[in-house]
Amino acid sequence: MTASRSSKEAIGDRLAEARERTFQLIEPLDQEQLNRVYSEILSPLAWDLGHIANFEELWLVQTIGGRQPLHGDLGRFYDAIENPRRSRGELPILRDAELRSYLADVRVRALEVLEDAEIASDAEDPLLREGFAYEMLIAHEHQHNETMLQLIQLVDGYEPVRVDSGPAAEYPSDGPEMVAVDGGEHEIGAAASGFAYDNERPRHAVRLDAFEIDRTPVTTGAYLEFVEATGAEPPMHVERDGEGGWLRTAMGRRDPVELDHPVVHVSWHEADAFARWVGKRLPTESEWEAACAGADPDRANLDQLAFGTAPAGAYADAAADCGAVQMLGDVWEWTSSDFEAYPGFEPFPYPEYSKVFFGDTYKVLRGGAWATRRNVIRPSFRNWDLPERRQIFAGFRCARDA
Ligand code: AVJ
Ligand code: FE
Repeated sequence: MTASRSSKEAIGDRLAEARERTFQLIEPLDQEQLNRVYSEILSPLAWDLGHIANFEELWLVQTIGGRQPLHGDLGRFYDAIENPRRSRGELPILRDAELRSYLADVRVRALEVLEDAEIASDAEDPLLREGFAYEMLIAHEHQHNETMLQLIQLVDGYEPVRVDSGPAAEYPSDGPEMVAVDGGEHEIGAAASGFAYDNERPRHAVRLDAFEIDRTPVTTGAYLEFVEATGAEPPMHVERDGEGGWLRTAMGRRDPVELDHPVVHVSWHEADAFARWVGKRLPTESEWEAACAGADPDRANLDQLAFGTAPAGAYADAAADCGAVQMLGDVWEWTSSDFEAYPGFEPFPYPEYSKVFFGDTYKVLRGGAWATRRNVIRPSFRNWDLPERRQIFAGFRCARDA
């Protein structure tokens, strides 16, 4: 069965929507800001933009269409593995009008290739089966939007084109500090069909002992008590106001911190230290996924619309079956787990998406943040970063043995 015209149109529409959001994020920025290196650990935005187009060219034009690239071997400068973030400012990458043309020209060619592509649920090429490559490309642009938002936090005076005040106006809910999850066999990972990344497969059973997990993410207020008591660093983008209070400094602003919101921009080491300080521990990623069962991704603070978090305990009507709220959205949640392959893992479609990162170097985060596009997030979605990193929109909740 070949995909109908209308499903190809739907893919085209979704590619266009992803691009609109990318352009919306950079609309307030000038060329100097797009090309500037703000941080050793983040790419200049111009690199992300060129990389988004180059990834599209590589998969949707060269690999599926068998066509030649527009700029010879320019792609080597957009290879994320070959070019560490700290070096990306000096690369001979495309900038300004040339960069805009490249984004547009690649898109025209990708849509031409899509016209002739054999997308089908049973397509022989696994890259085309269920439209995998197109789903991957849409998700990839969405994921880079979040990396871009990490950098945008460092841009003084950035004014978002659009802010949805809905999430911030959600009401917190009352409930117990922790909720219980039964022990036993839990199915972990993505089912065999439907889009997911290689690292989410194969789905497999994991035996868990009964445990308890915090009903809500840890709040900024609770975290700052830990900071005051132990001398730990405040979260990134938070500083003292000189009068005993705290300010949030992202995007060059100086606003009072929202003490009742989930803490964000803390490292794994800091999350782990907080958990031990309160006599708890971080959940494993399997525990996290078991606790997430039944959570509603459509009632969650995702999609970059709010430019901030909702109060801890919001979206209680969309709680997981165990009673935990905000498992999805608001802040990524650090887990105690290293980013490792599931038993029977097969790299697909390329080992540099997941395989090269497996091991004990990276820690797994789950659930997505306000800055994550909704389409990226599934209960099985695995994010990872170095345990010392704080630029990601990461908070956490604690667990303990039952
Ligand atoms: C899943 C966020 C760790 O940014 O390195 C983007 C996503 N992979 N382009 C990353 C990704 C290829 C990835 N993370
Ligand atoms: Fe990428």
